[in-house]
Amino acid sequence: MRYLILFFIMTYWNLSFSQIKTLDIYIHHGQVLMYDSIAIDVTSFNNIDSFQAKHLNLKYSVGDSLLISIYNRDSSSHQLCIPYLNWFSDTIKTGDSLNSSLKLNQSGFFVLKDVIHNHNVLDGSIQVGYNNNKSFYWNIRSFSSVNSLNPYRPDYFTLNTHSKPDIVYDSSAVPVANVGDTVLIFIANTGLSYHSLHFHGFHSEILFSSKFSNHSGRLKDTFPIYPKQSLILRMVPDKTGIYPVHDHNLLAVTGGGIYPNGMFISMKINGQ
Ligand SMILES: [Cu+2]
Repeated sequence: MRYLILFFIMTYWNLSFSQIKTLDIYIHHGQVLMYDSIAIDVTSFNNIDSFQAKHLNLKYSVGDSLLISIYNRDSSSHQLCIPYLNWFSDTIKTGDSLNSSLKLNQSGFFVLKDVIHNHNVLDGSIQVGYNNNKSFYWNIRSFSSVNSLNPYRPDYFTLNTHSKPDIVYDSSAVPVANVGDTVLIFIANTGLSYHSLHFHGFHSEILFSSKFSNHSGRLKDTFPIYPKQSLILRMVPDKTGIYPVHDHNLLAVTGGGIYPNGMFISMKINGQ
């Protein structure tokens, strides 16, 4: 009897918090502007039917089911995927659309990317779980203003398509917290370069690593991240102040060859 009651409670629990959600993704071509007005051609996928010069960041709960519709308004074919979740759409030709579905059974933070194009697309991310935390999002990536893979010579490095100094206006990215807060930082490296983010002032703990599951629990101040991979970090600041975070590869702290107009962000920690 006890187990029967538990079964009904668990079933009710699941029905209460798991939901079927529709997700429309529109693929458009356009340009993203760097801090110095250099324009770079990209394709972006977003949930608005017009070009958005930003990365799509989706948030769901564990147990949610997605009914996905993808509309290709670009002039070339695309195929979207979330490799970590082993979800791949079919190829979507120009002007075409398709439907797919995805059940989200595990928590984490995953890169949503294009199978066919890997360097001139603003790849997105999907957060599953971790919904009741003070959270910040860094979609980090490199851009090549000549838009070529052969050779690939990135010369702009951004967080959420911004770089220093513009990044200070992105409230989803700039960590502002109080001493003693638990802060989660969701990081997706959607470019083709390797990065290694160095935190000044505080150590952070790895809660999730898409590349190395055995790195969970590591408490440190520098976090290498592979291309098309993601991390969730937990930080509990113990003192007030303004503390920088930057790529330890200083090339990535440049933009158009100018330092420090690249991957550089400051955390603001206030008193309680
Ligand atoms: Cu440093």
